[in-house]
Amino acid sequence: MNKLMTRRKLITTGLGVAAGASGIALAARLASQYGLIPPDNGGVFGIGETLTYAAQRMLMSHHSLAREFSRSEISRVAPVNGDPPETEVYQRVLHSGFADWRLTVDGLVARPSSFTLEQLKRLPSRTQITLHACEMGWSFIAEWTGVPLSDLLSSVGILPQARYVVLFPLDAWWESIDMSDALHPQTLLAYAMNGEQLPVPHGAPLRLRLPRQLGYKNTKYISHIKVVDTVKNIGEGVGGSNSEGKGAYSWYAGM
Ligand SMILES: Nc1nc2c(c(=O)[nH]1)N[C@H]1C(S)=C(S)[C@@H](COP(=O)(O)O)O[C@H]1N2
Ligand SMILES: [Mo]
Repeated sequence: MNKLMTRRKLITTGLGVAAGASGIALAARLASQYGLIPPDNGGVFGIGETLTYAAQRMLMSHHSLAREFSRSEISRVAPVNGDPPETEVYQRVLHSGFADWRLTVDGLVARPSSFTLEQLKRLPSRTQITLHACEMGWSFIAEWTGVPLSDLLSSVGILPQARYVVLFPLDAWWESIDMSDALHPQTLLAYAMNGEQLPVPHGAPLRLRLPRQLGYKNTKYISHIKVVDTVKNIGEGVGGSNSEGKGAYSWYAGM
């Protein structure tokens, strides 16, 4: 039996049975051993989050694609959630027409780098028409063009210890995703929307498009990407600003 089958069998039978019959402690231990614990698991009380994430990761093919739509299905109205950063830094890069803006990529990479918008536009690009679904209940379909995050990461070289990619914006809305989502072909660093330069309210100059997760995971106004082996030392250690504190959203928001 190959390793994947062993892991799959563990999740479909072992983890469920362990959680039901032998107790959540055993399930938690197995999930941890197989790298299936999300950063916001909250110990044994978070077994629900752990089972959701573990089941998704094991039962779904890692590269299953989000649905793509045709041009005629693009929504006429695209709502906005989250105003542009009010910081001086953002005002400055905005007034420079983003000429002063840089994307810094560091952490567990072979060649820490900094990119201008023009340099990013010269990397391989992908255009896709997908659904953006906000956790608050609205959604829209749009066309996005950008650099697949996997291409950006291979251009800087990911070190073997890498487990998460952290996205830091020019406001406080930082988030992280695991390597499975980071290397997924539809995960884009988008700089264009519906054939135009990405509009400022939608996250210019660069935003994450992660069509397999809910709206809040799609970080706008990105300026820094960090590859890490753990998110424990960032903020409250739960993997994202939206998963911190009371009324927090779950770190994994697969759809
Ligand atoms: N930096 C940053 N990213 C963000 C937000 C934000 O306020 N700041 N809002 C999030 C939420 S909740 C959603 S639904 C989407 C909204 O994207 P849109 O404004 O392009 O519709 O961006 C997400 N990314
Ligand atoms: Mo959202």
